[in-house]
Amino acid sequence: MSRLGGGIGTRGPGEKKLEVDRRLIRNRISQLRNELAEVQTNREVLRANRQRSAIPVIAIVGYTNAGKSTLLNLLTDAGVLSQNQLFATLDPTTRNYRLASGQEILFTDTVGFIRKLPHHLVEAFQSTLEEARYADIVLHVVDSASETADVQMDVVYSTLERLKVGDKPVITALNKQDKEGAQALKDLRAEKTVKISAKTGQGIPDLLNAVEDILKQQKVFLEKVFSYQDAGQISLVRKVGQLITEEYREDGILVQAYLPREYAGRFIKTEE
Ligand SMILES: Nc1nc2c(ncn2[C@@H]2O[C@H](COP(=O)(O)OP(=O)(O)OP(=O)(O)O)[C@@H](O)[C@H]2O)c(=O)[nH]1
Ligand SMILES: [Mg+2]
Repeated sequence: MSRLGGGIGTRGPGEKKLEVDRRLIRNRISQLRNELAEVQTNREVLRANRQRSAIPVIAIVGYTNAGKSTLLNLLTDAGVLSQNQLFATLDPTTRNYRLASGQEILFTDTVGFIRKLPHHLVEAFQSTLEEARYADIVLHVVDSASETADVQMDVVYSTLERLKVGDKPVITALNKQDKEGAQALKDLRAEKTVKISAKTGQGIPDLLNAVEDILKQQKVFLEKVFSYQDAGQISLVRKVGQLITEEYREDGILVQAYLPREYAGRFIKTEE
């Protein structure tokens, strides 16, 4: 807790560490609350744009201080606030990235998870974490040099469950491998686990390969009303994907299907 030393974090006489923590968190809560409304609007706009363009989204989640913002900065030079401070990230910053294959993706930074979140804070946090709900992949960053890394990982998974994002493919990035005492943790819940350092860049190619592999396997959900003139396109949907619904209506043919991403993009574009 050395990072709390000095300034407002200084422990008063007789004040226990926990009390200091509580006080700091309380101060931070009111600050966060004030910023939330604006953040919410920004995100809704972003999300709407993204749905239209069908670019896969990778949400970077993890315990506070795990190195999420540092990683985003390394990947995209985003200039995201990275600090040795609780909840340094509030507004989930989103940045474009082009994979070696040419596939464009979006990385979005999120606020750090924490154990035993005060009850009244849960709601506020869930709204900032909503990005994860719309993500195609969850990138779980772990501070593997932390003595409590395993507990932190559990906290992340239970939070994801609560947010109902437990079904997304997870890539676990065991970060801070450059640090002494970095552990080689096992994460059986993750699709893939890679060892990285957001500071030195170690393991980043492995991480990007993992992203690429998972994207290749993914199918996306398409819901679209085809006009009767475009009905011919539905046979392509049937050929390359799984057609779930084909409903003949007055305004056209409602189609719901799972498609490989490369095809889904094509159909979504024709809508515009
Ligand atoms: N040695 C080392 N330090 C790292 C690494 N990645 C991040 N850090 C440091 O860890 C601290 C926290 O990094 P952040 O990127 O702000 O962490 P965060 O996960 O975004 O934290 P919140 O936004 O608070 O949830 C900073 O001091 C970083 O410099 C790494 O790979 N190695
Ligand atoms: Mg951060």
